[in-house]
Amino acid sequence: MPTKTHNVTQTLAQLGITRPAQLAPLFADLRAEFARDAAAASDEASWKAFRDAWLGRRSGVLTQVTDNWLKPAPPELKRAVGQALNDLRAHVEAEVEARRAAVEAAAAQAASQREALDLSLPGVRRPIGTRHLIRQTFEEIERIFLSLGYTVVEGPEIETPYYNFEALNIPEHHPARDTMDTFYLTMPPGVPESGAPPHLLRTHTSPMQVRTMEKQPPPVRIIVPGKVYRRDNPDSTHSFMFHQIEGLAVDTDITFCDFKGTVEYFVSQFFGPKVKTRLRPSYFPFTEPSAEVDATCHVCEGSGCRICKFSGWIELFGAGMVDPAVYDFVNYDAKRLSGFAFGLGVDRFALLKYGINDIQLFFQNDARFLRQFP
Ligand code: FA5
Repeated sequence: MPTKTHNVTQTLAQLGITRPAQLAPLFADLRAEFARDAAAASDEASWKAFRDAWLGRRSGVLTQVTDNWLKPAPPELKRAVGQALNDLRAHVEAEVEARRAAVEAAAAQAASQREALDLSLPGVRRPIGTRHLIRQTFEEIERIFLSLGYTVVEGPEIETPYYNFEALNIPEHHPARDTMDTFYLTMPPGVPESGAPPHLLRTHTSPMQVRTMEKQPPPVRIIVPGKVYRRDNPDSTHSFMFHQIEGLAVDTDITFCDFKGTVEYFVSQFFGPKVKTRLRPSYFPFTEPSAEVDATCHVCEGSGCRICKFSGWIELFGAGMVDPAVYDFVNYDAKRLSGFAFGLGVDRFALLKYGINDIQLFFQNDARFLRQFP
């Protein structure tokens, strides 16, 4: 708080001032006192007290000088007192403002120092995730087919019975539908499709054969990675949601040899050059002839072990030459065109390649399992 050594409550007469020459030391003392007060105003609160002590309307020093020195001054002093008071007021006002700026700047600097980031502190370590083994397996398979000139296409997981079954030559009531029972979706009343045949979660990626051929003229060389769904009870090799990659090649001169050569190349790239393949007759309504692709067991190299149930062979995937009936659904010329298709379970491929004994591990998200496949 400002301290007053001058008694500004007294009149000049009471102070014994009668001549103008006596005023200069009087005002000089006042300025010196003001300078001490200004120096002590170091924060916002003390600055406010300082301002009020000198400029306060009712009892500030300048008001008191006006009331007690100027107003009752005799005529011979009045002019000189008025002049000195004006000078003092200009000085006080300028200095009070200057102190305000200085106090604010000091406060801002203190705050910025308080809030400054300490960049030397170690940050919070966040563990870096990795791609899931299923995603890695997808990418391995895709890479092999991309190198053969195939392109990757994706399709809807919610399908119509037409694309999932009918256009693949699986009419209603065909027994092949029983092996692929799935989840049906009833459309809520009011949406445009309600009342139409129910949609379903696709049971395989094969509907994309039809959708792709509908959209583009031959030649076609595609693979289709994606999720599929079946009403299968979960066990160590079955899940109700799993992953497939479909393959389709259609052109004017594709033969069974191309089919076999492609399958052999793919399997040896994925499982290693020592693995051999064989084709076993099979049945799919949308391929003719159809085959199951087996590979020699990559663990025992064909001599027989627990993994291959001592047969030396492991069943890998279903495939075959595209049935001409499918071409009719997409307006392809069945007489001119030929091709092959295959569909493999990505999860089972990952089980085989990485020696995993339970498909459920892929879906449980146990970090101890996932960390083993960085
Ligand atoms: C099909 O899905 C055919 N669309 C494959 C095909 C495509 C044949 C093109 C001919 C031409 P399949 O029902 O066999 O075929 O299933 C293919 C693979 O999916 C199986 O070999 C198996 O690896 C995997 N699979 C089938 N059901 C399950 C399941 N519940 N859980 C995990 N994988 C499964």
